[in-house]
Amino acid sequence: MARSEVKVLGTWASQFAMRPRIALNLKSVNYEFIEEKKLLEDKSQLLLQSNPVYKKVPVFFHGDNKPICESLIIVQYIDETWSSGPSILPTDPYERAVSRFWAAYLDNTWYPAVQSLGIPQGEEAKKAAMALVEEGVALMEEAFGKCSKGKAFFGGDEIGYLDIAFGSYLGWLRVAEKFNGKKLMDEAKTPTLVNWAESFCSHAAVKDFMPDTDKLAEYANIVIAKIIALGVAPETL
Ligand SMILES: N[C@@H](CCC(=O)N[C@@H](CS)C(=O)NCC(=O)O)C(=O)O
Repeated sequence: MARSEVKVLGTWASQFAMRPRIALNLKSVNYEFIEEKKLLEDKSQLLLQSNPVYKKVPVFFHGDNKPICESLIIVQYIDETWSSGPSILPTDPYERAVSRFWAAYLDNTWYPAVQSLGIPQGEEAKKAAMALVEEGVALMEEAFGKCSKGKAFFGGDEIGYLDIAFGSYLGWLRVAEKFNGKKLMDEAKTPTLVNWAESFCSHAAVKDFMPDTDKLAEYANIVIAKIIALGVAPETL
């Protein structure tokens, strides 16, 4: 592979695979997208060889066949490699640390609760997950006020690291809303986030990857059935 070749291995439905694709669009970098067709039942050799530790998408390739795994690590690599384009991480070290803090909170604490809303579970567990999801959305509304400083995105005038980290979950959040018949990000409680979500989803660097909610819900039902049948962890969603 030539040094300049850029490839992303992912799936259309993967919120994590969306992250490097948005970052590449923001930096105006051309790349090839390789769809991992049977992620749950029959992983490709390319995936197994390039991400032997987690066996998950996305995997990023930038020439020389050297794979990079983990979506947010890939986004940071893209930001550092194509540094002449708009900066994705804030340039201020404190703001950078704050963005990383919230991104880690979303990945490690908030999103697992969103995922669990699609999996059959007891009433008490469901209530607790719902409360965590709503609390997280309220926290992000507050964080938005501080990070955006009155502009359209967490990153200011342009989409940044935290926009990518949070925005990539919007499709699955909508699926959770659909499955539970309840708005989890609503106009009355988090008005600025609702506006932000609209701006994010319609942004030129994002709109082609934001999945249709019904199509994603249909896919979620297939995945959930497989997860239950195979007895694998819900984090595969
Ligand atoms: N922390 C990882 C999560 C990646 C992830 O969970 N990917 C899912 C698809 S959305 C996957 O590959 N699942 C397959 C599996 O768990 O076997 C990242 O940010 O890249």
